[in-house]
Amino acid sequence: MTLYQPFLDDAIAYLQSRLELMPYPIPSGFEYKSAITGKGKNQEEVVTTSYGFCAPKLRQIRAAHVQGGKSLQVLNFVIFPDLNYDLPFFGADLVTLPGGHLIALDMQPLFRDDPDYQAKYSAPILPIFESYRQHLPWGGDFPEEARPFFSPAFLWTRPKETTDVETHVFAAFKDYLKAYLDFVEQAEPVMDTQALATIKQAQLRYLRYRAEKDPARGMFKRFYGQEWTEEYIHGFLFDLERKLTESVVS
Ligand code: DBV
Repeated sequence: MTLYQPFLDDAIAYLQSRLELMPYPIPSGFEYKSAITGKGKNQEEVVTTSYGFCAPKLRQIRAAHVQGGKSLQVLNFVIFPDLNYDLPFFGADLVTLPGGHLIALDMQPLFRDDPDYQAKYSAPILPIFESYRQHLPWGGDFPEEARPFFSPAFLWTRPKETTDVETHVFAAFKDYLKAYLDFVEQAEPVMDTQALATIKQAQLRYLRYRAEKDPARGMFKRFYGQEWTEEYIHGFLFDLERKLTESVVS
């Protein structure tokens, strides 16, 4: 069992218990990808597996799980709501590299600076966020340009101990996901044309930023090559633009 497998298993089981999950297509060749890295004694297999679902109100629920031994474990888990809801994104970036653990967990807002939006989607999460602060202190520097995409309840931390990941981070992950599904349950479709246009722009802004700045791009290129990586990023991980051009989503 690898570090983030229980996170993934728990999340899928929990989503299944609360939503009518349906499969979301994963382009062929991207469900499972393996490569050997390193030389001689340091050779290691790096396997990336992908998971995709959709549900009422949720356009894409997807996870990328990278397993490359004790010092390379990544779970990137994102939920993209339908474009006719003002729901935030659920975003979890759980990363273990030779340098240590790096955890990003948030309900990433469509409208970071709108007080009504904050009151609706960030304020209710603050007590959860606060309850973990003691064990999961602020992780320090992160890219300034990413700020607009994070909420005031952004849990950003670099735990020193793996047990902190297995306990506090796991608990926080479950709490955030539960709170997210509570939002989903309460969400009402947006009807106003102007509001819908604003949501679409905000979704595209977020998506373009993440596709362009994907911090895993370098790693994936090294393991699986440039072509596979770009297709994975634009054709699966952050696929909204493609889907809009295919006009699968209106
Ligand atoms: N990050 C992804 C996807 C990943 C992934 C799809 C499938 O968005 C992994 C894999 N994140 C990943 C890896 C690293 C990070 C780091 C492998 C380490 C990169 C390295 O050190 O080589 C939050 N993730 C990070 C960092 C941040 C985030 C701030 C630090 C790296 C940096 O300084 O850029 N999550 C990340 C982010 C957003 C988000 C920037 C923006 C909205 O949601």
